[in-house]
Amino acid sequence: MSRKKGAKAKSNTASPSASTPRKENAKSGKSTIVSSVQANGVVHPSRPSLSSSSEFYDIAFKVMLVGDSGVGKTCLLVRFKDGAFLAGSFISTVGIDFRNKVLSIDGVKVKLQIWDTAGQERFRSVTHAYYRDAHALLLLYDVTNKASFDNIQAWLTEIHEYAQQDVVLMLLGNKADATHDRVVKREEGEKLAKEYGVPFMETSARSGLNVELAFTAIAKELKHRSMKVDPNEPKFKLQEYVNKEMKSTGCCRS
Ligand SMILES: Nc1nc2c(ncn2[C@@H]2O[C@H](COP(=O)(O)OP(=O)(O)O)[C@@H](O)[C@H]2O)c(=O)[nH]1
Ligand SMILES: [Mg+2]
Repeated sequence: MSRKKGAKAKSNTASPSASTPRKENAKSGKSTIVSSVQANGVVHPSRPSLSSSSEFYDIAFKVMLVGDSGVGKTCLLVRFKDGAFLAGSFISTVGIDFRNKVLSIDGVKVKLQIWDTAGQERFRSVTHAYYRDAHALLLLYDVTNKASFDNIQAWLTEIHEYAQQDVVLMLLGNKADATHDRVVKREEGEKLAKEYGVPFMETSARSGLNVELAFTAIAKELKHRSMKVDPNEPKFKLQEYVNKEMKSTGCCRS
């Protein structure tokens, strides 16, 4: 895995932790940009920090993309980061490591460091440290590939075993643009997600459908969790937000 040398890339472990400050820094709270780190690893800079993409941010989180090989994880990330769709198969053989993107959520700059799996998912042998470090996981299947949908339960078992208990999780049925090849109905995705109590939506890295929304919803949830909010303020509800903002594939939803 190639490793970016970002301003705060201090970890030398195999896990993706380029934006998490070392504990000793976190404790001293003075010497560096970082003033405090919560137990869940959220970075709270004392002043805005400069990410490796040269954008200031207030808080940072790690988001991981998981799911079978070929479901469109790399394409989803590229679509979100660069607004482009990479067709063809060359991209599926090599994963990219991670990309940073800073979103402005209710006036707070939230940096998402989004990690892609680099082929390990082929054998569902994603390093366990990968899960452990994640603040959020986007679990993808491909609506044109039944096996990728059937494997979701196995992925969820892995996640429940290895991810942090309070990890933000969302199920995405990708390739929603591929109407003719679709074999998994939206309702089936909804049903499975409901069974496991996981927010769900369909996306398309090709058309861009709901891609921005998926990451924004995650960022909002993470931001709400990490900030001390007024107890009188209504709790942020991820699925409700998604339902309100979601765009359907068109044919069947009013
Ligand atoms: N029609 C369609 N094809 C997609 C979409 N996302 C990815 N693909 C294609 O699916 C294949 C696998 O995508 P990739 O991102 O490499 O999957 P990964 O193995 O999960 O990273 C590539 O040929 C992509 O062009 C999508 O939203 N719609
Ligand atoms: Mg990939």
